[in-house]
Amino acid sequence: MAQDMTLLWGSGSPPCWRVMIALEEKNLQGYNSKLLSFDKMEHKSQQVLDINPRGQVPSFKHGDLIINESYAACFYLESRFKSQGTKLIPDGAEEQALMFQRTFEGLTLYEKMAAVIFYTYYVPEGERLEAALKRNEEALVAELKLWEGYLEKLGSGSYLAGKSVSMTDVVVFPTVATLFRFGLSAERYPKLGAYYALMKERPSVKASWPPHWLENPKGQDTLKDM
Ligand SMILES: N[C@@H](CCC(=O)N[C@@H](CS)C(=O)NCC(=O)O)C(=O)O
Repeated sequence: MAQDMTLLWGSGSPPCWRVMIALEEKNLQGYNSKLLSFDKMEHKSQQVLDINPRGQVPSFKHGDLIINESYAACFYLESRFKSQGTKLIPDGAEEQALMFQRTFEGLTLYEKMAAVIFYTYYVPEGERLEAALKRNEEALVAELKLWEGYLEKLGSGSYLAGKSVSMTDVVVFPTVATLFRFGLSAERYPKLGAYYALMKERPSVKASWPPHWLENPKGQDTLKDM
């Protein structure tokens, strides 16, 4: 069924990883998967531009349908394959409200993380300011404390929006994994650390683990003092 799906992706890209986890959770293995190299600028190739005029990955196609925003692709897959694989949108109003809330808050977490770990990538050398980076770091710490508190409130063994895996985990876990890849301390953030350990064992996550992380398991220590 997934043979009519194509995903162009880059290793370690949280937006790409979201879609890969969603595909796994919905039992849509066997899609056409093309790993592109950021170093070789393959995300700016015509093949990507034909699907995504921004020249970004993920670039996802299902038949003639193009869905190139990661959140959109994940929601599309859930809605199109509702009764297949893991149910990612709970039925109850309360559970749904929390799931939607945390799912979209995940974008803020990603933004705040990116403003720190990709600071030198985003900001040209002559425009960098120590004070600006410090402000971004403080904003990230405040954000991390929120998520640590959410998990604490839900109790041990919980997922990000409750006792079951949901869309929130599909889209936010890649950000959490990236935080730890960049040196976040599980001692300082024990709830996030436990959540990371729990999700790491999920078959969908294992099957989609970034290949260059497998090749080189040691990440950076950018966030070790946060
Ligand atoms: N909002 C998009 C963001 C996609 C995105 O930022 N992709 C990055 C990789 S993580 C990319 O392709 N960057 C290359 C570029 O922007 O030129 C989504 O969630 O799908």
